[in-house]
Amino acid sequence: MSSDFAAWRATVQVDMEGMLLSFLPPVTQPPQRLHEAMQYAVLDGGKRVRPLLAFAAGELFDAPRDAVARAAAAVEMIHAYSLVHDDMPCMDDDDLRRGKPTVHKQYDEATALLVGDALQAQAFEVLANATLDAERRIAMLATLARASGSLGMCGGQAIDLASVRLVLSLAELEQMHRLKTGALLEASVMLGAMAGKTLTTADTEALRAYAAAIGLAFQVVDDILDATADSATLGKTAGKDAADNKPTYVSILGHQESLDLAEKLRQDAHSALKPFGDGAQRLKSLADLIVHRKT
Ligand code: GRG
Repeated sequence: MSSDFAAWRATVQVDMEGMLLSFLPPVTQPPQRLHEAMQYAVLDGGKRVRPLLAFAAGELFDAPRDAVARAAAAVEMIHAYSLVHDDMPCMDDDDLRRGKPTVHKQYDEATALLVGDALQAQAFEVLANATLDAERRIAMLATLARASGSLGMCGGQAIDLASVRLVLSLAELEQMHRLKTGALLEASVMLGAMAGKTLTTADTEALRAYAAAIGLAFQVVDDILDATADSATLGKTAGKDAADNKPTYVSILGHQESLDLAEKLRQDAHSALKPFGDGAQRLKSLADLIVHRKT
């Protein structure tokens, strides 16, 4: 990882914390407990991979910083809401997230449900208020809605919940993850880019190919880490997939083949960016980060 990329990443992560805080309702405003729990769910945690993708794609297409910040915050809020709901007893039933008690443990189940609902609404409000022309904003809102809904993340989660104890083929596993994790990662890239210069069909295709590769790579690595890292390192309960009898890349392909697949997907992501030349270096480094991460 180059020092330039490391410095850029650290800056985006710090800036993102301030921007997320500014886009969330203050804890002094009623209902205070809900607003406090929303901040608990979003702030001070997470790798901020989705905002980093939005900022890197935004830079490639000369997008104004305010608009990219709103796009990045919106995807991070949707992501945070999905984690809060995913951790609830009716879904994955987890006690630990981002190294802290999950929202339903720290507060209560009804609050966790409302935190997710409110963060989803907040995400769309934040994006709707970007200083971009109306046509562009509508296209971005539609992109985020599609990625979040039943044909995106929620649909993937439904397939995931239905697949416990089932034997999935590799193609079925891939389809589940393309929706559950890949759709929002793709939206992060696309929203950052859409906030800038008008995209050609070739731009869109190249960005989608990049996003498809990193989306799958993200999940393959997630499965490897779940099987190999400890809970303290991950900040969430490790070994949960096997304990829950969930099909994973490691359970289907084995450890080494999963590592090889992640590396192949990293190379696919780099290849997809060839048309953009040197301007895509940050997106390339993010593909490397996603594959080489330890948490
Ligand atoms: C409840 C509608 C609904 C959807 C849930 C994304 C998701 C769908 C559930 C999360 C469960 C999970 C562990 C999925 C594996 C991949 C993933 C999204 C991991 C968490 O994302 P990171 O690693 O988390 O980017 P941080 O905390 O770094 O932001």
